[in-house]
Amino acid sequence: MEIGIIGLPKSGKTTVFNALTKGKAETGTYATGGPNVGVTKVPDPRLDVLNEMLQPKRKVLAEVRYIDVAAPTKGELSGQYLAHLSKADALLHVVRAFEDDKVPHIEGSINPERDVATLDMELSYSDLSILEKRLQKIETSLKGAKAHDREAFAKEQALLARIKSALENEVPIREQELTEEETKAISSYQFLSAKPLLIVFNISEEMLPQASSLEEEWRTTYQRPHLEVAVLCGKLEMELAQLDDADAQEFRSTMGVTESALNRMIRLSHDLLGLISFFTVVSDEVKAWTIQRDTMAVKAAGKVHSDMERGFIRAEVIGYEELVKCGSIAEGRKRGLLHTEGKSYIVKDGDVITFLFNV
Ligand SMILES: Nc1nc2c(ncn2[C@@H]2O[C@H](COP(=O)(O)OP(=O)(O)OP(=O)(O)O)[C@@H](O)[C@H]2O)c(=O)[nH]1
Ligand SMILES: [Mg+2]
Repeated sequence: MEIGIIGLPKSGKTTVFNALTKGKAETGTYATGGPNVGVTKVPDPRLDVLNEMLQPKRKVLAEVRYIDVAAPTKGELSGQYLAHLSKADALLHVVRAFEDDKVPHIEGSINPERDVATLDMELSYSDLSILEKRLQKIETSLKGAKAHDREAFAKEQALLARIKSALENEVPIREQELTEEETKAISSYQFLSAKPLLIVFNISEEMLPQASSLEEEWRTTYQRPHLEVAVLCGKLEMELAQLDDADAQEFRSTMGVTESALNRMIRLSHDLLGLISFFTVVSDEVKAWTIQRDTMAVKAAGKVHSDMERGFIRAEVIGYEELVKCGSIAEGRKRGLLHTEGKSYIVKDGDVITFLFNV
C-alpha cells in the first residue's frame, strides 16, 4: 500500500512525511532528486489483544508506504510527479493552515479551502488530459474496427465521455457514481482524482487548542465520498517523532494531548481509505496485513506469499471477535466458529486466516 503526499509548495509535505515515518528528510527546501519514501507501521489495538492471547514470539504490524514528491509548480503536474503519484493507492493532501511570516505562501495569503480546490483542480486536469487522449484513440480505432470489437470500444467511449463531462463539471472521479464494473474498467488509467483522498490541515501550535473544533468544521465542509479529513500540527508532530516513545508520551501529556494525532492520521489513512486488515497466525508470529476492501481470499494469500496465491487450496477463517471469545484457534475449531473458504471468499476486516496451499 502506498500513499502519495501532495500539496502546494511549502505547505508542510516533507514535515508531515517526517512525522509519519519518523524520517529526517530536509524541510524548507524544494526537494531535488528522487522523492522521499518511508514506511510506517499501522498501529492496531486488535493486534495487541491477539498478541496477549496467543503469546507469539513476534508481532508484525501492517505497513503503509508514504511517498513525498516535490511540489508541482502551480497549475501543472510534471510528468515525473505524475508517474510517482499514479502508482499510489491513495493520496494525502497537506494543506497549509499555519500562519508564519517567515514561510511565504505562493498565493500570498493563507486560505485552506482555496488550496484544497486548487489541488483538486490540478488532479482533474491531469485526468482530463488522459481522457482526451484515450477518447481520440478510440475514435480512430472505431473506424477500422470489426463488429465485435466495435461494441467494446463504443462501451468504453460512452463511459469515458460520461466521466469526462462530470469532471468538466468539477466532480472528481472519486465522487462520481460508478458501478463496480465501471470502476474496474478504468482502473488501469490510474486516474488521480479517482484515488481516495485524505486531506490533512497543517495547523500551527497556537491553533492546537482549537484542533478538534476545526476538525469538526472541516469534516462537515468536506463530507464527500472517499475523502477524509484530519487536523495535525506537522511541526510539533515531526519534533515528537524524533523523540523516543516514552519521552514523546510525556511531552504529549504535559501538552494535554492524549491520543496521538499522528496515530489517528495513520489509522485514518489506512482504513478510511478503503483499506482493511487481516491477520495471520503462525506458531511464533502474529502478523497484520493490509488489503483493499473487497479483496478475494486468493489475492489476500498472495500478499503473504506468492506461492500461497499460486498454490491456494483453501483458507481457514475465524473473525477477530470470535477468536477473542474462544481464546485460541483450536477452541474456535471445536466450537465450529472456524470456517473453510475458497478462492473467491471476500476477506473481511479482522479476519484471522490460515492459508492452506500446495506448490
Ligand atoms: N510555523 C510552522 N511552520 C511549518 C509548519 N509546517 C511546516 N512548516 C515550515 O514550512 C516550511 C516548509 O515546510 P516543508 O515541510 O519543507 O514543506 P513542503 O511542502 O515539503 O515544501 P516543498 O517540498 O518545498 O514544496 C519549513 O520551513 C517548515 O519548517 C507548521 O506547522 N508551523
Ligand atoms: Mg518538501
